[in-house]
Amino acid sequence: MSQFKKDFSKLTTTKDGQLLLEKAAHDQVETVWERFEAQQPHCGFCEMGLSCRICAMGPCRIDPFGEGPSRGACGADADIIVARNLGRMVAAGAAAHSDHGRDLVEVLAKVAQGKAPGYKIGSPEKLRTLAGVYGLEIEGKSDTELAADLAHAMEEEYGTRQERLTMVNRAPDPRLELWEKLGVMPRGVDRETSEMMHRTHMGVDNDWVRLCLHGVRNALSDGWGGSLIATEVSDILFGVPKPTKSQVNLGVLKEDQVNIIVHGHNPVVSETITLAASDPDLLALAEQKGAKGINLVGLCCTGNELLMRHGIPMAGNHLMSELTLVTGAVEMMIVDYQCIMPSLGSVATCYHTKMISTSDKAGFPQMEHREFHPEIALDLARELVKEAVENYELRNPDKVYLPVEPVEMYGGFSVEAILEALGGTPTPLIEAIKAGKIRGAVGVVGCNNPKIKHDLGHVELTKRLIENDILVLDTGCAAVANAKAGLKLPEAAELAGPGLKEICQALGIPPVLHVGSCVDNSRILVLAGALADALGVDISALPLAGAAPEWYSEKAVSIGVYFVASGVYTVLGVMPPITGSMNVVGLLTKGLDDVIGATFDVEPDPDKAALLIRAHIEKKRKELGLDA
Ligand code: SF4
Ligand code: MSK
Repeated sequence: MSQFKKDFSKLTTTKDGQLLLEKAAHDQVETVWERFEAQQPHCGFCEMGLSCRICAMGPCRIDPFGEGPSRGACGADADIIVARNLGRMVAAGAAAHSDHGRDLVEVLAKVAQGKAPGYKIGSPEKLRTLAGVYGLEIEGKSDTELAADLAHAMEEEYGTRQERLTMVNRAPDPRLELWEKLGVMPRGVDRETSEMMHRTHMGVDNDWVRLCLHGVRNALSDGWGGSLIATEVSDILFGVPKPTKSQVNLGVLKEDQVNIIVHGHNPVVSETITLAASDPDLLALAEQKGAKGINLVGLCCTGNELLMRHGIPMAGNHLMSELTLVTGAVEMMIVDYQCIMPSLGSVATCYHTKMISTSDKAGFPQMEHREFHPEIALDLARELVKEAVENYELRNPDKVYLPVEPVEMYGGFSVEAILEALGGTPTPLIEAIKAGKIRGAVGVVGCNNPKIKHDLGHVELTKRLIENDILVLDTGCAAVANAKAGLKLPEAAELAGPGLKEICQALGIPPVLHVGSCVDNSRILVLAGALADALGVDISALPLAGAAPEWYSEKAVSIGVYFVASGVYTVLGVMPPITGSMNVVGLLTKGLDDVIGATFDVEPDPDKAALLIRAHIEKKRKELGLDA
């Protein structure tokens, strides 16, 4: 700890991050940055994807310099090992998103059976729209009958009896034809992940190209399958997001209120906590304990879900999760799953914070496990909020440090909300793109990673893009970073180029639109599909791109692959572990263009990444004849 560098401005661009890192050092709390430092230097074999521990004849390593072994004990070479490792990353990411989607479908089914008293159908319109997508009989059915039918049809998407996912039919026809031709049409959400695990077992698929193509199919089963189901069912249950004002950074925690943080990804838990936090009896109890209220705030993507639908303030993104506890002002943190560092329970022991885990599939050291099920969710939420209120008395004011003011922001830009802002159709956006006022659009998505200075990649790239009249849609931790930088206010149009500024000012929207959580990257796919359909072209013909400047998680690998597989050129800020196979690198960065109409690039410098993206967008504009 003592040797850890004290110039925190090298680690994070954010003021709250720097100040709380100072306090963490003072409180002797170890953070992700110190543990990351202690891991240096990283294993070169692992960094290049050249180590394999798939079977017990190994672990094996390939010598990238050609002086040591060129094959594992089974005979697998560098291409096979790298492709297998990458395939398993896609499978894990797709599984995480899709299992999240399944949890929502199960709640929908329980709502239909009347067994989930804390939940209801929040958007009957969306329920009917989705029932239409699945070709269900709608006439004369009640919402609950329709919910039962839809939940059943969606459960079928996970199984293996179909030749293609129903949700996939929302992609433009040329894309569907291409996927069919390439043999990458996703057949079942679980099937593609399961098949990836099978193919990558020793002695199954030893053709690195076919392994990579199955990675494409597996990722598509996430983007146009599990993630899209998660997004759509969340909208059905909790409402379709609309533009909503909110606030962001650690300043959203209140010195004189009971602070409760929800962290993770699944809104099934956090939505009921939201209900309980406004319970009049619990508010009265908070007053009795000397607090001025109950302040619910979010972290990471479960926070994004609440921010999008209810304007609940956002404390921070991935690398801020430990530092939120270091404020000493958190009565309770309630977690569900994904991106929850196992270190959090130990950080909390330095303060009075109660740590609660809620999912049967996600346990953590030094947290109390209180399992949520739809049948008991609301009662449990009330119990937890009550315990948080009671914990307020144990807060030590000497340990509280809330040194920043929150930044204002707008979230809630679902596809429906974007279309509504445009007057009901994508035509005004298309006209602005045709006229060159908006050169194109980019999805800036993904996590934080201590390999990149915290939030620098997201914010600098986004600024370069909007300055050059490129509309940015963002999700996940990228969206939180851009919000903290003040880019999600209509006034941020001043930072945009003249064309984008004019459009944003006319519509009263920011130049950076918050589209939601990680599973809501599927909203970007749906919007891209709608634009392609309106123009009568494939998605790959559009002046669009994706970027994941600070990604860390396997989910981000799946997202990147389904973006590219959907025809969206994507720039990563962190190199994936594939450089041990120049064949795999060549396929992903060049070869895929001929096959699927899009590729990856890797560029950690956000200024250079912006140049790559701008060049791509201008090329696509030229090919479409837009600037003739
Ligand atoms: Fe080694 Fe092959 Fe087993 Fe991998 S699968 S650990 S390369 S023997
Ligand atoms: S929470 S997946 S760190 S975006 Fe979705 Fe953030 Fe990445 Fe988790």
